[in-house]
Parts: sequence; C-alpha cells; structure tokens
Amino acid sequence: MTLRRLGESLAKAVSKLGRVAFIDRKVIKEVIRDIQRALLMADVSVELVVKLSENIEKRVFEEEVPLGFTRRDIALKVVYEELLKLLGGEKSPEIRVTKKPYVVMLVGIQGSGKTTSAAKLAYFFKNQGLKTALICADNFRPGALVQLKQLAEPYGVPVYGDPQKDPVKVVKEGIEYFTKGKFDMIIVDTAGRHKEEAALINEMKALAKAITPDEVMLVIDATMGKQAGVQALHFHKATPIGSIFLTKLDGAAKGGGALAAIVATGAKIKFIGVGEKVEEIEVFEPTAFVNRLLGMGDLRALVDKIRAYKALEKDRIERILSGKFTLLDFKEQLRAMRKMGPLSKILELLPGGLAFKVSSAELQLTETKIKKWMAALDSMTEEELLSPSIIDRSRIRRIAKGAGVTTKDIKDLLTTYNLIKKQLKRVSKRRFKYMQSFFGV
Ligand SMILES: Nc1nc2c(ncn2[C@@H]2O[C@H](COP(=O)(O)OP(=O)(O)O)[C@@H](O)[C@H]2O)c(=O)[nH]1
Ligand SMILES: [Mg+2]
Repeated sequence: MTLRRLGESLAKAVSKLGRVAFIDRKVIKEVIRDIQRALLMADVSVELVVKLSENIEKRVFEEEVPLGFTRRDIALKVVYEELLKLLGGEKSPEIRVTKKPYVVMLVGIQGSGKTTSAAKLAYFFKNQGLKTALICADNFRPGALVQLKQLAEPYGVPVYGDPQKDPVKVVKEGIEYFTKGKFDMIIVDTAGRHKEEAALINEMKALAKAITPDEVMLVIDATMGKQAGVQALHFHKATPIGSIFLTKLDGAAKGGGALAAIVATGAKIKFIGVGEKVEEIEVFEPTAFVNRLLGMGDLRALVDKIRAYKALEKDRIERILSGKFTLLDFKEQLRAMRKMGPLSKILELLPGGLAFKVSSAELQLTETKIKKWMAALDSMTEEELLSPSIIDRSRIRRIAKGAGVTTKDIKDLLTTYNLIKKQLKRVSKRRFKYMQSFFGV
C-alpha cells in the first residue's frame, strides 16, 4: 500500500458519499469502514483509526447544515477535515531563518537518509536565495564526506569536513569558517551511528550542547511506519527546537502510518523526501498534501465555501441582532432560501417559534413573488440596498422599470422587508439560538 494506493482507496471511499442518493447512518458507517481498511493497510495505528472513525460519525450528524447546503456537503467536509487532521493538521510549518547564519543540525539513525536530506535542504535553501553551506560531522562512516560532496557540489554548495578530526571540533571550525564567509544557512550532517532511539537521543543531546544549533532536525525513515511515532515522541520531548524531515515517502508502503503517527505526537514535519535525487524534496504542506493524496481539489473548494458562508452568516446575524437588517441581508436570505428548493419545503424546515416563519406564512411568499423581488433587488443600487429608507417614489418607479415589475411589487417588497425588520428587532438575545439554527450557523 504505497501512498498513492492509500490516496486512491481513500478517494474511492469518499466518493461513495457523492454517489449515494441519501446520506444516512448506514452509508456513513460503510464509508468509515472503507476508510478504516485503507488506513490500517497503510500501517496507521488502530488507536488513531478508531478516533478518526468516531469523530466522523459524530460530526456528520451533529453539525448543522447551513441554508443552501446539504447533509452530503457536511459529510464530505467532515471526512476531509478529519483526514487532514490525521495526516498533517491544517497549519503549514514555518520555515523561517531567524538569524544569520542559521545552523540546522540533522540527526537520525543510520540509513534514515540524513546525508541525502542534508544535500536536499542545501539545494532547497539555496534556491530560496540563501547563501548555504554544509558541514560533515560524520567521521564514523568511511566516505561520508565524499558522499556529501558528491551530492552537494553539483549544486554549488560548499562542504566543510575533515575525517581525521573530532566531529564537534569540525563543526565548530566549519561554523566559524562559513560565518566569516557571510553564509546565511549552515546545515550539519551527523553520524547517527545508533540503531535505537535511546542512544540516538543521547548522542543528539551531547552534540546539540556542543554545537548549539538553531534548529535540530530529526530525519525519520517513513518505511518504518507507525513506529516512527515512538521516535518522534522521544525526540519531541528531548528538544524544544526540533522539526522533522520524513524521508522515503515515495513508494513507502507504511508512509501513511509514519505520517499519522508523527502528526499525533505534535511534532512538526517540515520537509518530506520523495525520492533519492537531491531535487526530490518538498515542504510539507498538510492541506496541499492531503488534496493531492485524495486527488480532490473540489472537496477543498466545497469546504472553503461552507466556511466562508458560515462566516458570512455569522456576520449577518450579528448585524441583524444589533438592529441593522438591510435589504441586502433580505436579498441574501431570499437567495439562500431559493437554493434549497421549493419554498413550501423550506418553510417546513424552519425551526418553530420564528419571526420569519410567521411572517412568511402570513404574507404568502410565493415563488412568483420571490422571483419578482429578486429581480427588483437586482435593479437596486448598493446604496439603496444598504440604506432602504432612501427609496422614494421616483426610485421605486426606476427600480420597477429596470426589473420589469410593477411599482406595487416594489411597495409590496418594501412592506415585507419593513415588517420582517420590525419583527427581527424584537428577537431578543434569548432567542439567539433559534436565530442561529434558522440561519444555519
Ligand atoms: N527513495 C528514497 N530514498 C531515499 C530518500 N532519502 C534517502 N534515501 C536513500 O536512503 C539511503 C540512505 O541515505 P543516507 O542519506 O546515506 O542516510 P544516512 O545514513 O542517514 O546519512 C540512500 O540509499 C538514499 O538514497 C528518499 O526520500 N526517497
Ligand atoms: Mg550519512
């Protein structure tokens, strides 16, 4: 189960939500089961899978459906958000050079990909316009310096090293040398000759104390799957200035498990390695990563739309509650209602005890009427929509003509608007909850 296959099976599971006629508990359970299967095959821990499943099941039916959206939209949004939370969280890491030179020290067990990643980082930062250099502090493995030079020199990145000297001494000299040369970024490759975590952490601490880097970056091999979480956790506890470089995500059967396990520890993954070549480095941006994994740009767009709509509605409610209900708000409300389908159906859905419900019934908001009103509202200027009191007789004539309706239609619209406004004003804070469900926030 490579990452690509994981993405494909997750996308397949999610797409079921778009295919079924109706979203009920049975469908959600099926989708969750498919997601579980995909994640477990990618070595995501059972614990994390259970948590994700519970969150999805709970949220899909608990979250309110904003006007103009459906339960299906909510289900898609929830599944997307939970997968995002599992595989990276929403925030991208900060890659900031807070001082110059900025010294990054790489640590990690042998074979995890430190030397390769050191060259990748140098390549990345050089492309960012930073004057970048490398130091080889691995005097344990024969040929380590040669390996680093071979990787980095084609990109014009200088490498400092001396296999005969003590590594700490080499690093100190190297930093001094590159500081004189006015370098912005220095990346230190270390030996990491240990196979287990405890010894690695100890070595890392000793090195960090001697070198005092600005950032310690743990290199973790994604092929180790959920075990990566254990390593990340120890490391995260041992150093407050740590970040993670997750290597070999290309084709790693257990890459998903490694990713989820590390994310769960709260450790920050900054870069991922997606191949043996120096250019095969990526900044880890969770949202972009999950979007690509699922191959669903549309899904992200939907989530953004729902969020934007909710924010907008929240704003509107606050304005309305503070006594400012404009024709523009009225227009938005009519538009939202129309998106939901036949008006009679919408009225059934509105929560009881609501001012708008009463007035709607009283005034018999028919489809034809709403169509005329929308046309009229479209013919109004922004000024008129925001300050309806300026609409006098001559404006009414102009609007009616522009909209192809009668002046009586316009007056009718204004009367209804004023009535609703009056009723809304009476809505006290106590009824805020009703308002919230009405506006679907
Ligand atoms: N496929 C793949 N291989 C990688 C990646 N990063 C490192 N490697 C390979 O992993 C092996 C060990 O890498 P090396 O940098 O020498 O690890 P070190 O012992 O930690 O310095 C080498 O064969 C690298 O080519 C990666 O992102 N993808
Ligand atoms: Mg190495």
